[in-house]
Amino acid sequence: MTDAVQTPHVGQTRFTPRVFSGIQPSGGLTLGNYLGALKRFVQKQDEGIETIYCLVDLHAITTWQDPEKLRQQTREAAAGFIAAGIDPTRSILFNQSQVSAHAELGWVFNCVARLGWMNRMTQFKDKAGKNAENVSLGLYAYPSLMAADILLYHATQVPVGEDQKQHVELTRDIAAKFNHDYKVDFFPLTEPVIQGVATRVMSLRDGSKKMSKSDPSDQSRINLTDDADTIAAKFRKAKTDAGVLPDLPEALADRPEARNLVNIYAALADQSVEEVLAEYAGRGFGAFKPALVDLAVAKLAPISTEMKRLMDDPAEIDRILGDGANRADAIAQPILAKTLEIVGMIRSRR
Ligand code: AQP
Repeated sequence: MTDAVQTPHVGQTRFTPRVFSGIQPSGGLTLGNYLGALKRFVQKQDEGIETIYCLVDLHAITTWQDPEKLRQQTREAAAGFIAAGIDPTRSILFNQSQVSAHAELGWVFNCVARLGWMNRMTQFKDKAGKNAENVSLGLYAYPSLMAADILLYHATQVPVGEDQKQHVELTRDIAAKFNHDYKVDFFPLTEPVIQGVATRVMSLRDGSKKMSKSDPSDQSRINLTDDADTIAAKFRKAKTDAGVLPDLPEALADRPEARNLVNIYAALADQSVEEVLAEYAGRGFGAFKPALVDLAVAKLAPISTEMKRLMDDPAEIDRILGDGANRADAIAQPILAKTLEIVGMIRSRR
């Protein structure tokens, strides 16, 4: 779908390629997180670029989280990253709250971002819904903390799903305004990396809604912890239509549920939509769904098995996150210190 990613530069400054991205431990990881984000994270790591991946627990508490469950979900998400192919010795893997510089730079960016920019964020409108007066201030400020997460590392690329594109654009606006207001070339204009055929995986119950870990219906999503029987049952029950699969991708345009299942198949098989349709055109879901189930189980069951194995040793997961946090902090602190100096804060502690 995208994007020749180039090294962004501002003025004369050239920034070393560096990847940052994160996922909220606000529930279990879904197939949407896997295809839209995690698979790309692994690809970037394997390209040999410096990669920093974060379980953004400060973002998770923008909506209520039970403390014990949050700890459990954070460990489970870390296990999911590792099981999906993130190697914590090659990538930095940590949870956000262990590096306090995220919150500190987030505050500075709250003072750079404009209310009008925040008011345009569609994710806030979707999540707040009719309840906007009663959601947390943190949910509203979420995008400026996300900008801090990225810019704290001078990250040049952020692999994300389609739904996060607007937030990465806001990150660029914040970087540009900071650089302009303080007459510096300090923050890069980070590029979103939105690649693959499943950058927006939809709910299995409603093809107009994004697959989401916080959807009240567990049937709407595949969780990375689902076993083979559960994956099979969910795909069998997934909403579809009575038509057969067409020859051309364009013919799926007004068949959102059918398009979603074809996209999922293509992404899991590392094929194009055209290749999938070349094999299944003229066949209905009675034939396609069992093939999708076999493929999904073959790709996802090993991840789920490995996650369970890793979860048997929570102390080791905590050790990996602590080690990652130390390495992240070593990059973040000098960038935060320089930011505060640029802004005019006295830095006299020894
Ligand atoms: N359905 C999806 N299709 C493709 N990519 C997706 N992502 C999330 N859902 C899909 C990508 O996963 C990364 C992490 O997202 P997040 O968990 O930090 O926040 P989110 O986008 O709000 O994801 P959820 O599952 O919908 O979480 P909740 O329910 O807690 O709000 C991002 O790169 C995102 O694009």
